[in-house]
Amino acid sequence: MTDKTILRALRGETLATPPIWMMRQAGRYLPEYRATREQAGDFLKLCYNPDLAAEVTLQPIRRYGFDAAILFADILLLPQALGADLWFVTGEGPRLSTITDMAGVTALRPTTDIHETLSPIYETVKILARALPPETTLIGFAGAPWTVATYMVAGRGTPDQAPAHKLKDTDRAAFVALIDRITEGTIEYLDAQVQAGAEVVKLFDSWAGSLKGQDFQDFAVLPAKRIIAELKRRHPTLPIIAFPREGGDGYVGFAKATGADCVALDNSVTPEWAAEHVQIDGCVQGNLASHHMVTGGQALVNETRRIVKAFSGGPHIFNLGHGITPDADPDNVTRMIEAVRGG
Ligand code: 1CP
Repeated sequence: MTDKTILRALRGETLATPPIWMMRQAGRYLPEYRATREQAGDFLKLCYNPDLAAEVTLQPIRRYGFDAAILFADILLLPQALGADLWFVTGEGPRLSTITDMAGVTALRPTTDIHETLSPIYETVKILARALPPETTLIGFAGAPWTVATYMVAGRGTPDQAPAHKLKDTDRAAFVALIDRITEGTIEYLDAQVQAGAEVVKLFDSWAGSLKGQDFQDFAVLPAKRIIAELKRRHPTLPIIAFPREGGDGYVGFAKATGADCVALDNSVTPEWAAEHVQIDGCVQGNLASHHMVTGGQALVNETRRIVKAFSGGPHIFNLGHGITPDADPDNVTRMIEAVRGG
């Protein structure tokens, strides 16, 4: 048995003080991150350089003493390993070659070949498993199939995921084949991260909120369920966090429907509602609005305390509702941590 606080919360224990980590805790709001990214050359070179990727993963642990470190990588590395072209346009974001039909899906590389591209990521995990303080939990991650598919179809981030919805509604067979390929790749990618030393894995479904009704069942719930079932077959004690962002009512019953040990909440739901409707099934993670890391002040402290209080009756991991933004003030993170730990 381990005493790591995040693992205790994920096993369903209610702790007097919730453990804390923060989405995008390694990132551009930190001067030391910007310096290391510059040293690497660019974002993708940083992801594929195990020593430097481990270094930026450790930076927020050293600065703040978070209870978990999240592997520094990106959800778009799996599409690249499956054969998509991937590059980042400075100031704009990721770009990928697009998949618009069955021929595009068929042309992807076999799942067994992904490790050729992704082996530096496993190397980063191995370095971290040795370098982290004994009380810090190491989280691996991947994108959930729907979110990854939205980028592979559109070739970029989109406000409404329209290209993926269009493929889903006009060429169902191609779309389902794409989801299946990503699902299989995600299982092998996360399995390899666990073998390298990741203690928890998280599935990021950042665009789950645009799936409605049966689509939410078919493309947010079912792929997560498949991935979780297979990972738990291979690693029975592995805790898994699922993040169906902006899932709304879809958060209710999500843990039971998918087998996830913890549901991460965005800040479109109140902590009081989520305590009543989601935390009744087990651990939840969240859900302070990221803008408080920019604006700070008493509102940050009050809202942090409100969230801690609302979730105090059950297992809870404190986090933001989405990633911290580059314009955040690093001192506000310190204030948030003080407020969570009783300040
Ligand atoms: O300029 C930079 O340095 C790049 C900014 C950046 C960073 C720091 C990107 C580009 N990715 C990352 C790291 C990252 N991405 C992590 C590392 C661990 C940590 O949290 O500290 C993780 C978990 C992700 C996951 C990720 N990448 C998601 C899911 C979570 C979320 O934020 O919703 C998504 C959607 C991506 C795609 C992506 N990568 C980067 C950007 C700017 C984007 C979004 C693009 C878009 O939708 O337009």
